[in-house]
Amino acid sequence: MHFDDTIAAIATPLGEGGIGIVRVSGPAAQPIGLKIITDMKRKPFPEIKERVVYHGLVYDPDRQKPLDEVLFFYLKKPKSFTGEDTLEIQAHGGMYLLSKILELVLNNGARLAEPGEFTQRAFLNGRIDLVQAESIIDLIRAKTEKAHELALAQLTGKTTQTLAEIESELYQILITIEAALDFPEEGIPEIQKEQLLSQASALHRKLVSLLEGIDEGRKLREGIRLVIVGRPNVGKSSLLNEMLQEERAIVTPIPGTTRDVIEAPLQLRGVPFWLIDTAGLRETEDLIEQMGITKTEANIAQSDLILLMFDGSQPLTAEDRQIIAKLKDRPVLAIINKTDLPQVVRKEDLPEFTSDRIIEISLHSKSGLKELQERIIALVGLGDLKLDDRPLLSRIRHKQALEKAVSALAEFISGLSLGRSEDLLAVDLRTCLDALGLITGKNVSSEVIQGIFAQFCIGK
Ligand SMILES: Nc1nc2c(ncn2[C@@H]2O[C@H](COP(=O)(O)OP(=O)(O)OP(=O)(O)O)[C@@H](O)[C@H]2O)c(=O)[nH]1
Ligand SMILES: [Mg+2]
Repeated sequence: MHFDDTIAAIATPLGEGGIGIVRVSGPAAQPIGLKIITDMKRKPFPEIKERVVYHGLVYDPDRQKPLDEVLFFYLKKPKSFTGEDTLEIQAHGGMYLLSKILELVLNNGARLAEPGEFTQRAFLNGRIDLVQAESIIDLIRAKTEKAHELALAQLTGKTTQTLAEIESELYQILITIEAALDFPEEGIPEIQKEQLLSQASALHRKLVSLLEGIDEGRKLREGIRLVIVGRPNVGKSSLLNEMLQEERAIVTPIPGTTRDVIEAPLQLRGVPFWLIDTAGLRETEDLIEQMGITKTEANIAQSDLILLMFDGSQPLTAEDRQIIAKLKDRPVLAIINKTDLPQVVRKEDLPEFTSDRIIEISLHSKSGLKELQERIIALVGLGDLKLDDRPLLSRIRHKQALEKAVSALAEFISGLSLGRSEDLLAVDLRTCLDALGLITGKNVSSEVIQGIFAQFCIGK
């Protein structure tokens, strides 16, 4: 794709910094540089060579005075991030200064870039695919080691390469099928059919394994949701505070203390988590508490693991039983708290939970807390996750498209073994390829593209 216009933006965060960068991409990049930057003697540069770092003055020709002393370089298309001519000006990092330089750039032939527009151009110019573009936002936003690893693995193209290989094999199969279409009386010879079947089945396995990895990818990107649930006063907020190592939630002996949902980020072994403290579940006339309970239920529905707490110093109540029943189909780790007090409830009283899913702790005497953390990591299955050895996708958008691709390929495989006609087989293959194109961006609507890039910051 070719763009006639030139875009520009400040690429560094607003605020003071050692340096700040104004980035320009498009055909006017070099002419703008020649117009607004002089050498240190205020003489125009005769030319700006690509890939050379220059030292000069950004000079306002109208006002006849320099704005700043800068370093800058020019990259010639297609060897730049956007695939276009690019000028990067490294000035001092002051807001007034940078906005003045940007204004000068805009007055000399560029327009202000939309959020994510540099990356969008990189995508539209075929420098990166959509998975890589999306991973750039993830890389910028990553707050933990594993989230960072995932984003980087996607950016450096592991997933892109795997998808491209799958696509190219699918195209080969499609070509064979379409060739057979030209000679309908002969059909596909038996030997070739066997070959195609095994090839397609191998591709199907690859797609299924990508699909299976998506949930892990999503968790690493967004954080694993741990929701603390239980009847009032069992120690939910105390657990939140302990895990965060700060007095985040109010703790009192009064049942019904927590009304609203409290959500806080947490990192365990480099994996991002969200820890969510909720209002104790019970029948209540109190309107505020009822609303809190409704919110608790919404959070239960979106949880990856529920930490279901009991007060070990009090007999189990009907409320406890109701909560257990309500959560019977959800992933739960049962926690019997307050073992520092004389114990009334023991693991045996809660036979609903297998031994790996129940644990005794005391938040007052701080016992069992290390084991609790180990259990959580084991149950969410992410402790030893190695990202570098396999491709991963991580978005709902990817999941929907992959599901479509997998089912179309399964159709193709069964059609081929049943001897269905070649034109129907070709349709299944195309459906599969189209669905993969939704992920890589080959076959995606401009609304989807705009939606993705609108999440970026300006200057990226
Ligand atoms: N003895 C003892 N008391 C505890 C322990 N953990 C919490 N508590 C006490 O239990 C009471 C309730 O604790 P919270 O953390 O507010 O309980 P909660 O489940 O958040 O209660 P609600 O917000 O009302 O649903 C407080 O007085 C805590 O100090 C523990 O391990 N041992
Ligand atoms: Mg509470």
